[in-house]
Amino acid sequence: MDKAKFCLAIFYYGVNRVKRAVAILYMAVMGLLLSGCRAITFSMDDLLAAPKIADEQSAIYEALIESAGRGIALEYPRNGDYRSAFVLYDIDGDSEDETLAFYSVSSLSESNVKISVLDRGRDGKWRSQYELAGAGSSVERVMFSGTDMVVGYSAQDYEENAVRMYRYNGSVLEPIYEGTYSVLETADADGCGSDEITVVRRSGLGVEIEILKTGDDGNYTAYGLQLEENAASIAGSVFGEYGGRRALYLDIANDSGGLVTEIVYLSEGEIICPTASYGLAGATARPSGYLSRDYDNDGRVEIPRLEAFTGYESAPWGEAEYMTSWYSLSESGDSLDLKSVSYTNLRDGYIFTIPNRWRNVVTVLRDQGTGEVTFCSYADGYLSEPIVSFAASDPQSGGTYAAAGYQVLYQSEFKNYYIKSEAGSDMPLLLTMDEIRDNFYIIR
Ligand SMILES: [Ca+2]
Ligand SMILES: [Ca+2]
Ligand SMILES: [Ca+2]
Repeated sequence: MDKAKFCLAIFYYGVNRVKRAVAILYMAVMGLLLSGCRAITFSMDDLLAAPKIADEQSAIYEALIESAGRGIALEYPRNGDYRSAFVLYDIDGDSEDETLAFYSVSSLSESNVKISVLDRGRDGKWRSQYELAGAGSSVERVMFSGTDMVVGYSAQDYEENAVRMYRYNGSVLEPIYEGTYSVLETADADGCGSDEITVVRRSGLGVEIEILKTGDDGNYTAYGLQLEENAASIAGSVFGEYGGRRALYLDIANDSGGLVTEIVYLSEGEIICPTASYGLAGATARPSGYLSRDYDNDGRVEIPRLEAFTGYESAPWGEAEYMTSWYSLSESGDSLDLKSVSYTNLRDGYIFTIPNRWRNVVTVLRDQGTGEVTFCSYADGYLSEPIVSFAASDPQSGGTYAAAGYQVLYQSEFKNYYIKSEAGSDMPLLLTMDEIRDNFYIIR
């Protein structure tokens, strides 16, 4: 598998590719600087293997040019596990890798990507065996199910992407499944130990889900489910652990931008959607931007809901500050359980879970200009004392915050996150630095 994933960096050329190559070089240089200019060492195995890989890449490229001509541009899948224009994978089950080459031919009026299958003959020489036109102007992702290859295509002219599943019978790459998609992912949706392909598309007013499962005989079965949801778009999709399998959490946007979440997985030859079966989706309604996610990195996905923060209960919608309550699907699947309550800052990209002893006695004030957030104790309808403030800035403005008494809580590539304790050390609602760190999550 690793072998199939290796990138043919040697083929980074052409105007667009130069930018990418420069970016990679820049990252490599930054990597060196950040690592304190340690000497790079290669093992003897690396040194011996490197020319071999380069030779193989050249041989594959030459074979492609021989069949497709020099006027081609390589196409790189934009997402997913396979990001090279040359994907090596055993697509006919003979224990030897074939190469799938993605490219476009600029001289053609037809803008679709092309795929060539290259194989090594008995003489060890790579030759193009078959070529066909893809279903879009660029390759969005490539994945495999058994020995079948699945390709997602995007096209500038169409809103929906196109998916094709292909089977190689030794001479022809034959499409055996086709459709449109909004979401195309691979995950172990039934917990059987190997991955299925999940396809989600808008269909009529609703959402159609198909899970393609390849059996022991190499043939696939498509399981389908239609959800009658008022769906303007799929705003988000994420897999999370649920009962030993990977359940898909779909955040579906309606015409006015509001979100609801539906959860689907595969069980005994059927797509199960507990949120639809038990009418739970309605209870997940919330404004746009608040996507389901594994915010605390425990492998399970949580669904957010918004409630006005203590003291803001009577403010008009949109003018209050909100608490985010995170819900997870119960083991029996018939209810959503409250897991935690947090303050979610989408602008600066962080989540702070509210400690239990703060519940109902602490509220929040936000500076609309700086985005600075201060938690204050609150009783009988009145603010009493500030407890702690959070702020975020680009790393260059760090000095201003240090001068204002802030200390760095977390540093990411683009932002520094700060906190400042505002209360005396004897205040019962004061949090220790460890408590703050344990409750602080960056939105990824
Ligand atoms: Ca093969
Ligand atoms: Ca599976
Ligand atoms: Ca989680």
